[in-house]
Amino acid sequence: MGQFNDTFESPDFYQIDDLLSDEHKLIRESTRDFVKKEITPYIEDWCQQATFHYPIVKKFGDMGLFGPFVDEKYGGGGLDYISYGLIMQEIERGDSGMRSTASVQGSLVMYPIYKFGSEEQKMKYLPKLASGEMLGCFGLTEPDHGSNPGGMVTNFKDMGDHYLLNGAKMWISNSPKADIAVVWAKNEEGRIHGLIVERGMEGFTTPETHNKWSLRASATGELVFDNVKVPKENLLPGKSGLGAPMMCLDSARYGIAWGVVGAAMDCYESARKYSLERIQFGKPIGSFQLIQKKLAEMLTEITKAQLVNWKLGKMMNEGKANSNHISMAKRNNVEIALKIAREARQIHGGMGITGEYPMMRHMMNLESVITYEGTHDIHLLILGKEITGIQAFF
Ligand code: TGC
Ligand code: FAD
Repeated sequence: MGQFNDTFESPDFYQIDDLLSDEHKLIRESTRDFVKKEITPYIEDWCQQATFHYPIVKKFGDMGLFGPFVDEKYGGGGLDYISYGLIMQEIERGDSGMRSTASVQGSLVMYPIYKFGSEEQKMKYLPKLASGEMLGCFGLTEPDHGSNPGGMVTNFKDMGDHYLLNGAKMWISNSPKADIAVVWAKNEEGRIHGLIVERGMEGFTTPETHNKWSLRASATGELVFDNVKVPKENLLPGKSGLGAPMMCLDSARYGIAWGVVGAAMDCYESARKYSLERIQFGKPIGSFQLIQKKLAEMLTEITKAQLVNWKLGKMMNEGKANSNHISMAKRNNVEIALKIAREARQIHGGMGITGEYPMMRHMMNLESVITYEGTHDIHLLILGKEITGIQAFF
């Protein structure tokens, strides 16, 4: 019982599979098989021990799960955004921390190099990132600038033959193990640029953040820059300004919108099965109306989120999606996933708090997911601005 005998199949109440191509279904099934073999048998131990299982990086790479939207020329899969979403859904069905590793690598490290990098940068980094030979991280958030990244103080000076980077980033997924960091910093005019900082550069350290109750299978840390000499060829030449990291966030937030539906489906399926097996008052608890209400509402919310994701994926493929569309999906889907995790936990009664079942782990993970990549309230304000034309951030 529980996640060690992983017989997961996703609910598809509105026959959304009919909207997917054979290639989409193949990608989903192969990723699901991978997750059943490489993640679900071990994830409980990794989380209990707060361990980032580094060998998973190469395995993700071998499976083509990093940056699937990147051109094949650079080691990517050349796949569409629905494929990317399905991959994120399946990985997060396993664990949000595992999906974090994959979405940071794909959307926040490969994406900016792919979109804003020079040809030399693309050839140097993308194939190794895609194959998992190299792990990357994305440094935007600072100790005093989270929701307001535009206020960042990390900066670099032009020293003629190199840049001198100073400052610090906080809450950075993958940082303790990353080979490279895509770092956002201001130049002397206060303009934000992306720089590729490599492990081993003098003055660059990545202290790990401990004592997390969430995303325990993902390594989180700081990035500290103490007079780091960054070669000039490591500046991303294609785009500057806050819009550059925000474009990366659009891609990652899109992946989260799909990913959390995976976590929600895992909780729902566990609760559905448990409700049919657990007997109280001489009957399966699934025969009680209050349990049925919970299950019916979970399936309804999952189905709505699946449809939102599919339509958003179509819009992404057609170049019609903007950041407001993505904010709505990220915000809604994380919220429903968190509610479903809580309700599913209740259906399991006391058993629901143990590692025999995945809900508590998903629930704790989702507390990070509802905060990172823009908090729940920041996405509400982004939508409020879109609706009214008035920004209410400050
Ligand atoms: P605002 O004045 O609205 O915009 C400044 C400039 O940025 C442009 N822009 C965007 N461009 C492309 N896509 C978007 N989504 C964009 N949003 C804004 C905008 O057009 C403007 O450009 P320009 O050329 O006119 O200067 O900026 P603001 O300072 O008022 O703040 C906007 C706000 C609050 C919405 C934004 O800063 C925000 O979203 N804050 C949340 C921060 C955030 O999401 N941080 C995420 C850090 S990374 C992370 O969490 C990774 S976790 C990964 C994992 O483990 O999975
Ligand atoms: P704050 O910005 O201090 O917000 C605190 C509270 O105030 C929130 O509830 C927020 O909604 C609210 N608030 C803030 N401003 C307003 C406003 N104008 N109006 C109303 N309410 C407001 N960042 C990276 O750059 N790279 C990473 O890889 C990364 N990984 C992360 C991994 C984890 C596990 C976590 C927890 C975070 C990660 N982050 C990363 C950082 C994440 O993006 C930030 O935590 C997030 O953007 C919020 O910033 P903050 O924590 O500083 O909260």
